[in-house]
Amino acid sequence: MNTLTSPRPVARRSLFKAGAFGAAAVAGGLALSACGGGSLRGSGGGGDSLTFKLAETHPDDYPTTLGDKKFAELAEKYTDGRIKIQVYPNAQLGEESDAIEQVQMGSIEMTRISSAPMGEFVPAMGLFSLPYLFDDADHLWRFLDSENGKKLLGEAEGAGFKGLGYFDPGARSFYTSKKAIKAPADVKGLKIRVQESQVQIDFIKALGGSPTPMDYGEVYSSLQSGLLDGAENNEPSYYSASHYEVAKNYTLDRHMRVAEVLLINKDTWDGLDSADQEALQKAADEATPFQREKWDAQVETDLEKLRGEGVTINEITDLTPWREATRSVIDKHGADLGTYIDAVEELRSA
Ligand code: GTR
Repeated sequence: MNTLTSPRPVARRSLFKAGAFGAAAVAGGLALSACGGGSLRGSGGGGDSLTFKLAETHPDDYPTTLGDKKFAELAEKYTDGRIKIQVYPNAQLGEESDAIEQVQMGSIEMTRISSAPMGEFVPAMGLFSLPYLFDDADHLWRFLDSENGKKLLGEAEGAGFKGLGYFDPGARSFYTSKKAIKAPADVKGLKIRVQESQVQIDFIKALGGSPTPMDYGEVYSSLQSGLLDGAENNEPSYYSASHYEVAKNYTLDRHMRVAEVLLINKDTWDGLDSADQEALQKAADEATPFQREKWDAQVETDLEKLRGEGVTINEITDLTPWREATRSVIDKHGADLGTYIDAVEELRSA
C-alpha cells in the first residue's frame, strides 16, 4: 500500500531533484540499446525501427486503453511502421505510481496515467483534484484545449516527461459499502480510499472522513474486508474493477474531473528527430477525440449495467453544501495553483 501521509511525495520530488535526470538518461540509453541499438536521431525517413512500451492500468476494452491503442496504430501509420508502441493493459507493468516512476527513469517509455498520481512529480497537476472545480465535461475540455491547459501539460517537462495530450477522465463520485452518502456530513468518520494525491487527502479531511491513499489494484479487497468504507471513481472504473460488487451505494456528486494524461519519457522524446516527434504528436492529437467518443458511450452503458446489478444510485443535484464544506481545499492550494484556478474560472459558462 502506498501512503501519502508521510513524506513520500516530497521524497519522490527530491529524489528527482537529486539526480533522476541522470538516471533517466542512463536508463533511457539502456532501453534504446535493448530495442535495436543506435541513436534515435536520424530515424525519420528510414532510420532504425523503435519499439516503445506503454503502461496502462485498465483492461483491454476500457476507453483509455482503446485511446492508447488508437494512438499506437496512428503512430505506426505516420512513421511508416518504424515506431511501434506496445500497449500493456491491466497494470501488467505495475500500478500507476510505479509505472510513472519507470517512465521517469526511462525503463518504460510511455504511460497513460491519471493526473492525480502525476501530481507527485508535477505539482500543478494537483489542479484536477480540486473539488467541484469543473462544472461539466465541456468546461474541463475548454480548459484542457486552452493555452493554460497546454502550459500545464508542458510543466511535465520539468520532471523528465513530455506530455503528448489529455484523455477524458469523466467525473469521480463516491461509493460506499454500508451507509449511502447523501449529504456532506455522511462522509464523517468514513475510511475513503483516495488516489496518491495530497489534494484528495485534504478533500476527504475537509468532509470529516479518513482518507486512505492506496493503489487501485487493492481497492476491491480492501472494500470487501472492511478496511475501507468507501472509495470514489467514475462509472467505467467503478464497473470494470467490479467495485460495485462490494460497495453498492453510488453517489453521483461528480466531485472531480481528474484529467488522464499520455506521457513519454523526455529523453526518449528528445532523441527522436522532428519528423517522428510530429508524427507522434499528430497520432496523440487524433487519438484524443476518438477516446472521448468511446468514453461518453461507456459511461452510458456502464450506468445501465450498474442499475441492472442492483446498485443504488443517488444523484446529487445541489452542490452548494458540498462546495461550502470543501472550500478550504481550494483556499489551501490556491496559492500554488492560483493562475490555473483563475483560468478555469474564466472559462466557466455564465
Ligand atoms: C481511474 C483512472 C486510473 C486510476 C484510477 C484510480 O479513473 O483512469 O488511471 O488512476 O482511477 O483511482 O487509481
